Amino acid sequence: MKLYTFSAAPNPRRVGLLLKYKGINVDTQEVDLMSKAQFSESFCAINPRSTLPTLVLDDGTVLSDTIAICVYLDAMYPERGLFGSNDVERAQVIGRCHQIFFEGFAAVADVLRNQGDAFKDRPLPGPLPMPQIPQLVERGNLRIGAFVETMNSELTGREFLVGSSLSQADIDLYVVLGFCGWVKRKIPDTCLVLQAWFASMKARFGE
Ligand SMILES: N[C@@H](CCC(=O)N[C@@H](CS)C(=O)NCC(=O)O)C(=O)O
Repeated sequence: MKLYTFSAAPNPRRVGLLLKYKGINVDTQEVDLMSKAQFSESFCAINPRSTLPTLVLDDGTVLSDTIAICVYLDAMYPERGLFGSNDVERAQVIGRCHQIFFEGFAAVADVLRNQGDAFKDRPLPGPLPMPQIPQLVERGNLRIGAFVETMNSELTGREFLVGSSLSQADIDLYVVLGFCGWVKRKIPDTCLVLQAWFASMKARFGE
């Protein structure tokens, strides 16, 4: 199997931290998003959606959604499982990852990509040109504020988002909080629980 990634970008980082936590190495190729290598003919032939991460299995199956890649890798490498300890927790972890993607990642991406020239005509990932919508910057910032407050209250009294051990949901939340820095949003001082949780995740992963 082969992982196409761009380590610094948030969705690839969700997979990168899973691999790090499990201590596994997979054949990896960096696709430089800064030079728009995701639109190259060779990469579009692998994933026409032009997004990272992308995992190509030995039988040629292509997985191009981060959650699908994480679920697959966790099943292939079950040591240090990241999807709960029973069926209910597994469903909860997947639900949380979906929520964090929709409420967190998408909000930060709206702020980042709907202003300035870097993402002109590219407010959404993928090959289809789209207009930027400047109002989404304001709405995205409101969504980030609400998301961070919600995570702060939901982590109060808890070490992890689901169950009693680290899961992919914690990794995803940690990554999205780092992504907030890309749009100059810090965890506010009203969210002390989340600040402490973020610091403990940083100590755990060392990055
Ligand atoms: N549906 C994909 C989306 C992944 C995604 O948006 N990846 C970004 C990097 S964080 C990307 O590939 N962007 C390419 C672009 O902006 O053209 C997933 O869930 O993994």
